[in-house]
Amino acid sequence: MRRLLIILTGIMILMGSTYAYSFNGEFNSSDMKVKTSTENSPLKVGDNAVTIELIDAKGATIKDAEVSVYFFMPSMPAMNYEVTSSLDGEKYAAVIKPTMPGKWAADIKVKKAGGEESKVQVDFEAR
Ligand SMILES: [Cu+2]
Repeated sequence: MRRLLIILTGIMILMGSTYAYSFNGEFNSSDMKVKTSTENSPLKVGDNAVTIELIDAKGATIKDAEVSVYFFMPSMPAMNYEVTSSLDGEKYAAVIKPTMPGKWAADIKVKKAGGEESKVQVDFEAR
């Protein structure tokens, strides 16, 4: 599945049309909305503080999940990292640190209090 996503991402990059450069976005998971946000747009090489907000089907913020971010370069699979987050008010805060400029992707992994896991993928560029 990941291989297929990487191939599809690669095709999108080659087409050069639909690639999103910003980490900021809004994504739908099976039963929630995931909002990613950062002041660095695009992300820079080095530390980037980002926040992740989880909103359930009723519009309520989910604050008892475990959220981690696995980020990697699709063209260099060995370049991959995983960071955890901590709840800061209504949102989960994490620091993403791309180690070189280029195209990256991040899997936002969510483990709900009940144990249910889901993820969304964010494509972004670091400069
Ligand atoms: Cu790389």
